[in-house]
Amino acid sequence: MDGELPHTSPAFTTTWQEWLAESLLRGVAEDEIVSVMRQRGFDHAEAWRLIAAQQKIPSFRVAHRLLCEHRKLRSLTDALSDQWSQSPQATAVPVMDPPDPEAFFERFYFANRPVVVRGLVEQWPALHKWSPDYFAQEFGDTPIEISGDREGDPRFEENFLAHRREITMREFVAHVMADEGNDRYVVARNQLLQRPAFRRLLDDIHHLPGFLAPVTLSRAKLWFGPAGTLTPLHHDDSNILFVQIQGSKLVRLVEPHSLPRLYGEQGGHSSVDLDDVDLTRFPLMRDVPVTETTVRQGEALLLPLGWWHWVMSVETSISLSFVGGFDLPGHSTSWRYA
Ligand SMILES: O=C(O)CCC(=O)C(=O)O
Repeated sequence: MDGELPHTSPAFTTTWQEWLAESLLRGVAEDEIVSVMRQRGFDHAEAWRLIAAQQKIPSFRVAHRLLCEHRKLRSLTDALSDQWSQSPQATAVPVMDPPDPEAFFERFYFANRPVVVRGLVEQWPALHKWSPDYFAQEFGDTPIEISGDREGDPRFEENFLAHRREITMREFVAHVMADEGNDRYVVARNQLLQRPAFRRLLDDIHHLPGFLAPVTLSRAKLWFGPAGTLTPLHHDDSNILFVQIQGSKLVRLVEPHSLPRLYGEQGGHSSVDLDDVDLTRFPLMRDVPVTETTVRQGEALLLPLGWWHWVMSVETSISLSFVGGFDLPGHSTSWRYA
């Protein structure tokens, strides 16, 4: 704080003005504020006068209103999160078998609840055709983009651009067959199915009437890698239908109201390692309810809007994500959070 004068109150500098505004907005009791100001040389009556004056400043009043609204929203999300933790669905993701589009939308999509759907894609040739061997045989010499050298960089997701590598499909398949781990992975952002050489793979996936709009199939995003690939805790901006073509994946899910306790970074990633939560660094994670499910070959998982997810492949795995583009009369909602 600025210098003190023995007989009169110190100057009410910008530093003091900010300190006072911030203390009031943070809910510090007024008599505590007065006590601090008196210790720093302010006259008792002057301190009270400055507090009253601060509370009349229009911009302060607006900030106070917005903060109250924020606190109210925060306590609502905490209450909803607490309520969710008591639901049986908080410990196990329900399974729908056989697929029922009406129930899918009513009970899960619009209710913002995850569900595993069995039997939805059983007619897809991809289920029986696609494998590392098939990819090597059909596209062996074709260069592909992968996400590489991930294990040396804890922030490999945020640094995605720095991890783009080009190798042939044959080289990548050899790695998938020989190694486990997270070092090399073909991820959605590598856009493999958007490359002309791979478009014909889309003939092996068929329209899912009542679930996805036809155009959505052409926007399929591929994930292909060995056992042990890891996609850290993050959220997307749309509902996603995640389909397991080969192998299986362990998926951990956290409902959206836990957002204030997930230590999110810009772009939708969490700083928390969900495999080994450090409660000293991330104490708010203590009571966050985490749901776990395994998605197996031929199953589809609805990743609802705003749900955080962490995904690890249990064995060699090929999956597809369909982002938005559900078969609805209205639009597919997306979340603009940036
Ligand atoms: O399969 C994975 O590794 C991640 C899938 C995912 O995060 C997604 O589809 O949004």
